[in-house]
This record gives sequence, structure tokens and C-alpha cells, in this order.
Amino acid sequence: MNVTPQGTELTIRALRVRAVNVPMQRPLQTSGGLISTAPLVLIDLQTEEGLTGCSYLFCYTPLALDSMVRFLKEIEELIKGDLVAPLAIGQKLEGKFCLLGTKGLVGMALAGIDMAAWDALAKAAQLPLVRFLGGQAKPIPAYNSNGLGIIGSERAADEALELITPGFLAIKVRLGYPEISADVSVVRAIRGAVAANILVMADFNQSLSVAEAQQRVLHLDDEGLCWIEEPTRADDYTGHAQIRSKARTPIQLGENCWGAHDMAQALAVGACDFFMPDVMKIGGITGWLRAAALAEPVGLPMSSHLFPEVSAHLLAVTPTSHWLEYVDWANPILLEPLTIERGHAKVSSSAGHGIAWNEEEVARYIL
Ligand code: SMN
Ligand code: MG
Repeated sequence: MNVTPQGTELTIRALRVRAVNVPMQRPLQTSGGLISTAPLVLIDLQTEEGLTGCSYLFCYTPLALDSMVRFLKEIEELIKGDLVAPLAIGQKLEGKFCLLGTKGLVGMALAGIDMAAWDALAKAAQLPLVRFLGGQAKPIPAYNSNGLGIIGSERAADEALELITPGFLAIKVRLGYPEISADVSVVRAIRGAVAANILVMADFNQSLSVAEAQQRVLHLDDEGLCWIEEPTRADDYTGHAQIRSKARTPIQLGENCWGAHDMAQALAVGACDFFMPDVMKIGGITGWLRAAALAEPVGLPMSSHLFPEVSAHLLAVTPTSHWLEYVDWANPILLEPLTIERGHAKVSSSAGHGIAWNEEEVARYIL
């Protein structure tokens, strides 16, 4: 059914899918490897009615870009002519892929379609996503996550100062040095460089065994960290619960949970004090809302992982909203990068989630 943008229904006409590899200002060395570019897949969900919903996927490695583009073009055939109804599309595609599995590239593709579909619907209603979801824009506390990789104490102290210069009141450092003493001295160097009111989060990127993590957390417990993230394998929820039982610093995880089902399993064993879903891995806007609904009744503070533009809207409608992870990695290809004022993200007031491509820059980084 074809209607006007102000009308009631939108129908999927096509998916335009492009891959870009965008250089990062500060390549990030984590204990899980070096990330020096942002390998993104840009999705335009075009409708018969002329409106287009946009989203991007963060693919972690450029090696995944070609496969992701090809897979999304295959999915286009399955949803052409469908109503732009993200929950119904998700249910249909999850059904199609239940034997292949809906994590990994499949889950990412489905989340990209979900995010673009919600964007199209909010644009049709001429509302920013936060308003379309029933909420109201408000400043979202954000920490600067753009740097502080595994770079040693001296550089970490300097970089911490650079990262708070735009007004941030919180930053995140990556740990997992070969020796515990190096982890501790990096944290102390940062603490010594920044003012006492600056919060410091720490991320081990899954690099430790449970036993090692228990040791390291003991050594870090008096360093005033806001949280310790993914000390061990992301899917070892009981391992995280064991680490947590001995820790005084809150344990954070969630960026590697695929959908609210993974999250429910993590919560069932008491894996963490805080939760930080990645809007892509958790299943797009739809998956995020389900995660927020699990967090609310148990008062679990929820932060975001990457995707700051969309996450700002979502944190504004999350009852247990905690911190937005700010990265500027998609900024070069966005017309309206997220703005930060006095350490808070400003939710875009454009219709939809506010993601629009800077085509000149896209052309520069397209593969
Ligand atoms: C992280 C994840 C993915 C890419 C870079 C960094 C890290 C974070 O785990 O939480 O920022
Ligand atoms: Mg992390």
C-alpha cells in the first residue's frame, strides 16, 4: 500500500548497502587486538513512499565488510514489499535464520534493518526517535572512550588529559597488560593526571582467566575505578559471577550479549553489577527496548556500547540509564555528528535518529 510520508503506512522498496573503512583519529590497542579503522556498513532502507531509514553497522574488522554487504543484499529479497514494521520483520527473519543461528553476521544484519526501519517510522511521524518512543530528549552523561588503549603509563596520563579537555567528566582505560603491576601503574598515572572528580572506567576486553581476574580485581579494588569491564570471556557468565563475588569494584559487561536472551542468562547467574548492551548485538532498537525492560525491575544500571548517536535516544528512554560510551568513529561520514556539551551527549532533534550521510566523505572511504 502506497501512502504519503505523512500517511500511515510505509512499504520496503529496496536496501542500499555500502561499505566504508573510516580511519580513526586514535587507533585503539585493546588486549583483544588493534582497531585502527572503523569498518562500517551503511544501510539505507528505501520505501515506496520516498522516505529512507538509515543505520550503520560496526563490523570490527574490514574482513567482514564484503560478506556483510552481500548478505544484506540477499536479505533485501526477503523483505521487499513488506510493511516497515520492525517487530514483524524481525520475527520473520529470525524464523528464516533460526537454523543458521541469529548471532554474528546474521544478528548484525538483522539489527541494521531493525534500526533503519525504526528510523524510517520516526521520520514518517516527523519525530526524533526519543519522542517517537514516548520519551523526551535530555542530556545523557557520556564518557570519552576514544583512546586510552594499551599505551603505557606515560602516554596514558597525557591522553587522559586530552580526552577530558572537551569537557568530559569520565574516561575509559583499556587494561590487560602482561603484569598486574602495569595495570595498576597505568590507572595510578591516569588518576594522578586528572582531577579527583573525573571518573575512570577500566576494560579488560575478556583477556584474563577467572583466577587471574580475581587476582587483578583485588589489586585494583582500591584504585577508585567506576567499573571493571569484561575481565574474562564475555560468554562466561558464571566466571564473571565468581569474579564479582570477590570484587568491591562493580563488574560491567553486555557489549557481547546477543539479544535479551543472552542478557537474561547473564542476569540469572548474577554475572554483573552494571550492563552495557551494544545496540547492534542486542538486536537493534527492538532488542534494546527488551533489554531495558529486563534491567528496569531489578534496578540494573544500563550504559551503551559504541553507536553513540542511536544510543543517546535509547538511553533517554531507558529507566535505569547510566552512561553513554562516546566514540567519534563514525563522525567523518555523518552530516550531524553527535554533540557533547559539558560531558553530556545531546540527543539529536532531527526526525528519526539523526543519522544522515555526508556523501562527499562517504565517497572518500567507500570500498
Ligand atoms: C571496544 C569494543 C570494540 C571496539 C573497540 C573497543 C571496547 C569498549 O570493548 O567497550 O569500548
Ligand atoms: Mg568493552
